Amino acid sequence: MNFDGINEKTLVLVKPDAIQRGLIGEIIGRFERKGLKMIGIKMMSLDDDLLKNHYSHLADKPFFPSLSKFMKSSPVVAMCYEGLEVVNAVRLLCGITKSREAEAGSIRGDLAMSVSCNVVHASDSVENAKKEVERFFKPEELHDYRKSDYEHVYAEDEK
Ligand code: IDP
Ligand code: MG
Repeated sequence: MNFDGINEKTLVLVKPDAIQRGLIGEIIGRFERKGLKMIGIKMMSLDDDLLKNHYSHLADKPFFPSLSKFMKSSPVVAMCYEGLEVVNAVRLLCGITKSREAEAGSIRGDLAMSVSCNVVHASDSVENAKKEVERFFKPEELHDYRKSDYEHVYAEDEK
């Protein structure tokens, strides 16, 4: 069965607080253990233009300048993951925005206390994920390869 949903993509950013706290490996490990397929990864420094687009829904908020400053305080690690309903699965793994109320077991719930310094970004819808992956990655930075553990990660009728 050829189920196109398995190619759904989402953007994850490891934010500057996680970079400073040495949590890159811990965070990537959680996506690996979940069974997600990483198809792109790079460290990058964000600029004002990119941040204005990325956080356009927050541009009018009073905290936008400090959010922007925070996101430029160190490089971030940008990653693209692929999988079945991966946008929703990654949002659930990350937990809600306010980390100190995020569900225990989620990345924010386990690793953070703050609203703004909440260790990760994850795309919030399939539509936004498409735009965000294109914003952060050139086509040649995304890799198409066979992941052998898909045999065990998904059932026959899911792949
Ligand atoms: P999300 O990251 O859970 O999708 P959004 O509402 O899209 O949450 O906000 C983007 C980011 O902006 C948050 O992850 C957080 O870093 C920051 N942010 C959101 N709301 C606030 C706030 O009320 N105060 C400070 N920072 C905020
Ligand atoms: Mg968001």
